Amino acid sequence: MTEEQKKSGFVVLVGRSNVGKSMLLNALVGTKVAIITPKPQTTRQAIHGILHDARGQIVFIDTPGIFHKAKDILTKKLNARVREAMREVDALIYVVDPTRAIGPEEREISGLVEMVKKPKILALNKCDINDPAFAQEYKALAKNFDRTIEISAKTGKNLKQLVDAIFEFLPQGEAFYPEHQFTNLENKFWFAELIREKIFIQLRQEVPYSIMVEVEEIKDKNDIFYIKAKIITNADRYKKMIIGKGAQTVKSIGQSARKELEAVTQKKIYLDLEVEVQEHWPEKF
Ligand SMILES: Nc1nc2c(ncn2[C@@H]2O[C@H](COP(=O)(O)OP(=O)(O)OP(=O)(O)O)[C@@H](O)[C@H]2O)c(=O)[nH]1
Ligand SMILES: [Mg+2]
Repeated sequence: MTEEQKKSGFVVLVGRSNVGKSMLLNALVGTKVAIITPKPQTTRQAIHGILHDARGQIVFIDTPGIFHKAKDILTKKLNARVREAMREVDALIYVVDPTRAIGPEEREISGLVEMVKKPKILALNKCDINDPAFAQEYKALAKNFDRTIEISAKTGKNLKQLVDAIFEFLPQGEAFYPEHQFTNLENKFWFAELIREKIFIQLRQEVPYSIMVEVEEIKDKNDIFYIKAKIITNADRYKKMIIGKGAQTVKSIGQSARKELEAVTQKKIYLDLEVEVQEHWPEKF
C-alpha cells in the first residue's frame, strides 16, 4: 500500500460515565493510556490513544462521561471538554452500557451525538455480561447510526470488527503521530493520572472528586526515577482522610502507584507524595 492510500483520522469516544470508554480506549490501543475505575467521572481530559495499522492510523479521543446535572464547576468543565472534543472529528463511537436503563442523562447525550454529522458507530459495551437488562432499548437506537456493534472492552470481543468499521469510514490521509507513540500524554501528566487512579480506587465517596494530582518533578537518575508529586484537595477534612491515621492511607496510595509505575517504566521508582489544600483548584482546572 502506498502512503497516499493510507487512512487516518480522529475518532471520539463519547458516552455517560462508567460505560467503559477508557477501558475501550486501552483495549483498542493495546496498552494502558487512560485510567479506569469503577467510580463515575474518572476521566477528566480528552486523552488521545493511537492505533497503528497497515491500513493507517486512528487517533481515538477518550472523553469524560457527560453528566446531566452539571451543578459544580468541575462537572461543568468536564462537560464542556466533551463538547469541545466532539468538534472536528472524522467519526464518533457512542459507547453505551446495556446493563443500565436509558434515563434523562442518556437522552441528553444522544441529543449531542445526533448533532454530529460524521460517520457514527453505536457500541453496546459489556457484552461479556449475560443478558443485559436493557439491550433491546439500546438496540432500538441503531437506526440513527451507520453501524451498531456489540463489544466487550474487557474481553476484546468484536473489537476487530469495530476497527474494521472505523477504517471503512475514515478518509485517506497521513499519520498524525510517529509509529512508536501511543498517546499524546507527557510522562508528567500520565504519571499523575496513575496516582489519581489509585486514589479513586482507595478512597470513598466524595474524596476522589475533591482531588487533583500534579507531578512536579521527574528526575531520571540512571537506574532510578525520582518522582515528586502533589495530591491537591479543596478541603482540610479531605486532606486528613487522604493522609489517614499514622499516614497509612497516603502510604498505601504511594505503594500501589509506585508498583504500577515500576512495572510500566521498568525502573525503580522513588515516589515523594505530598498532600496540600488548595480550596479553589477546580476553578483553575
Ligand atoms: N464487564 C465489563 N465491565 C467493563 C467493560 N468495560 C468497562 N467495564 C467496567 O466499567 C467500569 C468503568 O470503566 P471505565 O473505562 O473507567 O468507564 P468510563 O466510561 O471511562 O468512565 P468515566 O471516565 O467516568 O466517564 C470499570 O469498573 C470497568 O472495569 C466490559 O466490557 N465488560
Ligand atoms: Mg474514563
